[in-house]
Amino acid sequence: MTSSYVTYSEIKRQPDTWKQTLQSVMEQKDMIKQLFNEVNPEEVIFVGCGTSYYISIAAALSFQEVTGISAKAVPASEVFLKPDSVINKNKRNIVIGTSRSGTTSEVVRAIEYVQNNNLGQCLGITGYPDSDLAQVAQKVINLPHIQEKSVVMTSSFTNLLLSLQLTTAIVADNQQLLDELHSLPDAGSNIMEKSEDLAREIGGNLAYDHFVYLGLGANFGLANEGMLKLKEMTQVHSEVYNPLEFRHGPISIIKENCLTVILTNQSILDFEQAVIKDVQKYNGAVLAVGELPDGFVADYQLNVGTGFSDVSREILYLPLLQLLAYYRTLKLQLNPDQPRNLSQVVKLK
Ligand code: F1P
Repeated sequence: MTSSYVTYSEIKRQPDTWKQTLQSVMEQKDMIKQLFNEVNPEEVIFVGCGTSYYISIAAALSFQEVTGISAKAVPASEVFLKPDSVINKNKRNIVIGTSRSGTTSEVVRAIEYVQNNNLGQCLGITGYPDSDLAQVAQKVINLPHIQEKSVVMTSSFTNLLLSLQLTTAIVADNQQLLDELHSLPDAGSNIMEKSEDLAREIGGNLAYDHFVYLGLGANFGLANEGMLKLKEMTQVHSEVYNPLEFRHGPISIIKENCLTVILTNQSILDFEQAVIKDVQKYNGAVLAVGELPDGFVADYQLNVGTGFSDVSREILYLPLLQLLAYYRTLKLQLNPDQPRNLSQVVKLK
């Protein structure tokens, strides 16, 4: 299917752009290793705004899991507005600022604050080599091929997250993870059609007018992104929870009009299957995504294939989430390229 919307073409082109990101970041392997060897960080703080904050959540949890170095994600604004609550000045820190545009004021101010107050060494990752972030940060990974015409971030999400996962694998000298990440472009191409078919079916089904996204660990960042895509593009009610936390109250909202999307982890599938059955008990429908075995129970399922760890599988979930929002936009006769109340970049006065 073709479409005149740039948002659609930017979603569909993702596997090809991942090849360019793999090449760009691997070319910077020595700079990355030198930065981490010189600082020998006790903590790595990932900062961003909006979609780039959700990238930071997924990246931070994956980074700590793979490297064993403490890591966390923080909205960029908290770095310069509440620094003592988010940065330990007595630790050796590396701060990684992620921004598609490189001109989001909060991210630039956060990096400037860290560098001006000697709170750590900073690495910027952006799509615009001539942006404020690229000029300010001590070290930079430039990914010009992720520049997008769309207001909402789509392929930039997966490419920025992939670049942070590659950084993680380089820091950890983890060849297995590097190999898995290098197989993502083919895997992404292989699941694009079935992702789109499922997205068209669910996005086009107006019986679902309330969406819940569930993700545990790094997948909580992905679940936030799925929520945000739907909210930004359609303003349909959408919310996010850790799957087991969902039972501690919020599950009270479940009824037949509610579609729950669960982004599973292979390593804890039994726990996530139990949550799905609880949602179904209250007449809620469930879309499960992941490496799902025969006999797995969910109303809708997308199997993204085998051979991946929970970390390397993450970006394969995104085309479905992005296309689900896209097809709901079309069903509501809205324009995905012109989301309400939004601009590509938020600038502070
Ligand atoms: C961050 C961001 C986007 C959001 C909107 C406004 O942009 O919050 O996530 O979708 O486009 O800007 P950036 O810092 O990654 O360029």
